[in-house]
Amino acid sequence: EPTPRDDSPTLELAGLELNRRDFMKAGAATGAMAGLAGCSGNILGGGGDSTTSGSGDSSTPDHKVPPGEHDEYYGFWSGGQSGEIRVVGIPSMRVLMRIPVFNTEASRGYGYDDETAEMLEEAGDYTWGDNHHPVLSETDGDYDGEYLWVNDKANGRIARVNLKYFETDAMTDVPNVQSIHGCAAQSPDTGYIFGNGEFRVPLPNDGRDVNTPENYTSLFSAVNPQTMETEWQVEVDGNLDIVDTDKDGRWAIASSYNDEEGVTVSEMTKDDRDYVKAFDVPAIEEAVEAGDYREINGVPIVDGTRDSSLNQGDSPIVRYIPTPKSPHCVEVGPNGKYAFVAGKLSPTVTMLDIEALDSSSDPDDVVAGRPKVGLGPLHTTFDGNGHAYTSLYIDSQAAKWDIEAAVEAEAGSEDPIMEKVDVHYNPGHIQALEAMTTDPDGEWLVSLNKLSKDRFLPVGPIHPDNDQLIHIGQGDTEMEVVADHPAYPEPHDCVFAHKDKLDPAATWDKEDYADEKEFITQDDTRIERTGDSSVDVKMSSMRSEFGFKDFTVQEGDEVTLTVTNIEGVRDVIHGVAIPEHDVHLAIAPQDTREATFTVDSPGVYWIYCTYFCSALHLEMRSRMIVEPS
Ligand code: CUK
Ligand code: CUA
Repeated sequence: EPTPRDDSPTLELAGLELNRRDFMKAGAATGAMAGLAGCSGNILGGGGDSTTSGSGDSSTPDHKVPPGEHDEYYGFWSGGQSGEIRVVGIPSMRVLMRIPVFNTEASRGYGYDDETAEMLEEAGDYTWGDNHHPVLSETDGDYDGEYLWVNDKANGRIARVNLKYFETDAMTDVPNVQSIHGCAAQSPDTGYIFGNGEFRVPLPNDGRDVNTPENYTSLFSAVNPQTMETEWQVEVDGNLDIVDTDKDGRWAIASSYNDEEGVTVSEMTKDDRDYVKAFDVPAIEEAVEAGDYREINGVPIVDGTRDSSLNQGDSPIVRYIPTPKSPHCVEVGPNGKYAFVAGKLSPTVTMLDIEALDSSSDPDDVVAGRPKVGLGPLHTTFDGNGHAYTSLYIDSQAAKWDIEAAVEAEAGSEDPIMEKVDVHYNPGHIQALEAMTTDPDGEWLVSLNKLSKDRFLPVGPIHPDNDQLIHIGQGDTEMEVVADHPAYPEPHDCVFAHKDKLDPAATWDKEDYADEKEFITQDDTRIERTGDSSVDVKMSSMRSEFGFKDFTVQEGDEVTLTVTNIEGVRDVIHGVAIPEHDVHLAIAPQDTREATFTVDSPGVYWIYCTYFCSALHLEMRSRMIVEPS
């Protein structure tokens, strides 16, 4: 029987007792719920009418990049439910490339050639994903330009993008979790990728415990960045949400909600607090080493719940630090001193003193500050000069504040707030240049706004988001919104790296795939029957011809087509399309791709090149002849 939805979260939250001095939920609860339900704006007079927007300061550098010139930074945008990563130049905000990850994408042949199709199939064979948090590989606390990882909230996966080729090269369906939300790379060296299993499910989720939600579990996972195997998991109380790591490789700090372990909104919001989980990574490794775990689906699972024996005594493996109810994000600041937990329902940011975690989880020791930043704080970013910038979902603003002043100030004080700027509208993540490193660059900040409302020409009822570029300088200047950019649904987060930290290939290095695929020159072009009804077709491609002007196969054959692009120069890509067979390969210079398909209908099929590669591009064709059996 379906469960009727009879709870009324807005009313229940509005009726909460509002007497906890340091948990500033007063007023925010009703506004937050209304705002989260999509009607942002003036419920509490917080519609963003109180502060400056755009100073027109003449010191603002130009964000427009002239024709032929390059941007200074790479931005990597999560693509949300599109499943892709987008590469965006900063400051121009030009979309440079889209990298398919959990989706298939014909223009890059992704999900069409055998290798990528198999990777997607082995990782669950889903056709889409919901990626939120792109993270970059680090060496010695700085981006090394090698890899990017990103979560799939929809199917509990983590994928890796190889930044030599800007291509997804590995993917794992993390065992025992249904949804991975938070995703973080260990710093200063990427020894693990951490993923937060958000939804609580039975363990294992095989039909047991379906009607006893109190037995469901949320897991924190540590994935090996090279092998992409899940090395261990930690079971905790409540739902894990977002995660970041400290700068010393010891702590992974996760926000969390639903400590009540309820299944409806009203059940999830009964209490007045939730608990950040700080995972002591070396202590967890020791527990695994000592055999203190149970193994499910091949993964050691360590018990990090409150009552676990591993959490008693002076050095629990997971610290539970109380925060106001239902916080959103955790971000660790550039000097690694504080973790910033944005209140969402509370108009505050809770700052945790990371060093203090070593000896205590008592909020009196660990909470270093709690400035009141405004309504609906979701995410915080940094300029490296002592300032934090927090997105305010309900107020539709970015609030800039002084970190050390917030430590000095009383909890709930607005004194540390330096400036607010209106954004349009309802920001989620906010990111400044290289803000997640130990040495942020300041200058530009991007606010990923969920709603564009009337900012663009109307395009029907599904609107683009609005990514806004904001000049922040080194924190010594007024914030100025300088550009709007419509974004296809739905970016959640982004990460920036200076262009000098990456070294993308202009053409393929065939040595990189020599173990898996044969490089087919014109001379190597051939057709080989490998069985009664299987045949290999191997051919080269160049401007403006394929290695075969035609080839013949038999009805019912399974054809494995291998095509190499033998061009040596950049930009000359060849595509291989076979009409009525759902085949498309995109082959960059020196690359080789394979597609396996069955030919069921006798006839003539014109194979053609899909990339406009030369003046004779239209003539670049071959004929596949399928003879009746
Ligand atoms: S995110 Cu995943 S719900 Cu705020 Cu980091 Cu959008
Ligand atoms: Cu090759 Cu068009």
